[in-house]
Amino acid sequence: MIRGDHTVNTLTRIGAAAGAAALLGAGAAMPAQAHDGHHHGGSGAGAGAAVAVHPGSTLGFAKVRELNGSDAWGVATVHLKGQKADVRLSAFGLVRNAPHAMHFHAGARGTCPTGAADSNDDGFVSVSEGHPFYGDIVTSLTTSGDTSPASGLAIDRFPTAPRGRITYHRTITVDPAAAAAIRAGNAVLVVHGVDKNGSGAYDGPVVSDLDPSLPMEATAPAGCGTVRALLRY
Ligand SMILES: [Cu+2]
Repeated sequence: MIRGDHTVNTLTRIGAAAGAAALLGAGAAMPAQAHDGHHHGGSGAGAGAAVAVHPGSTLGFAKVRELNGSDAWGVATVHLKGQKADVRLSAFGLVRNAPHAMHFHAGARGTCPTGAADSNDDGFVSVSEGHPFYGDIVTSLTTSGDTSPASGLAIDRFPTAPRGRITYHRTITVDPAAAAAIRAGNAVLVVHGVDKNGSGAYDGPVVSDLDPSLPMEATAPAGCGTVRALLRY
């Protein structure tokens, strides 16, 4: 069983590394996508502006489906106005009373991996194996405080899923790259932490791709869903 400081320390490190990568990756990728989505037929005035955020509003919706044999499922809405995002998630079938890091990832294909992404055949789709599909962390869906990629695994500020359920609602300010990704349908909601062997805790013989001192169960994705832009106005 993995609890307490080991989890916190490792997850914090993961968050820092992912955050740095996200900042580099998202900055390069997302403005181009926003440009594609919002400047068709433009006169060219302002086309080179660095500001990638469309002034309008977007209602995004995600169906969260299981990964790694978890029982996780859920639905999420993301109502984006400018850089303000009202995020709601109801998720079920998660590891009870265990911390679940949750993020918007972006900058890759905007999709979720399937079991076929387990390229090293260790029985898990790891964070690394999922990365080509959903990309880097752009927003950390914490319950309080910072929501940047730097909080990617600030595990004391993520839901702990009493009864395996998470009901999350928070209005946050997302950065321009995250806003652009949500508008472009490139953002992917990922909930981490699985109990593949059914022991009731994060354990098992397979070690995490992110830190060999942790079981894979502590960091592997449990659920994933693309945030689709249902409505723009
Ligand atoms: Cu994540």
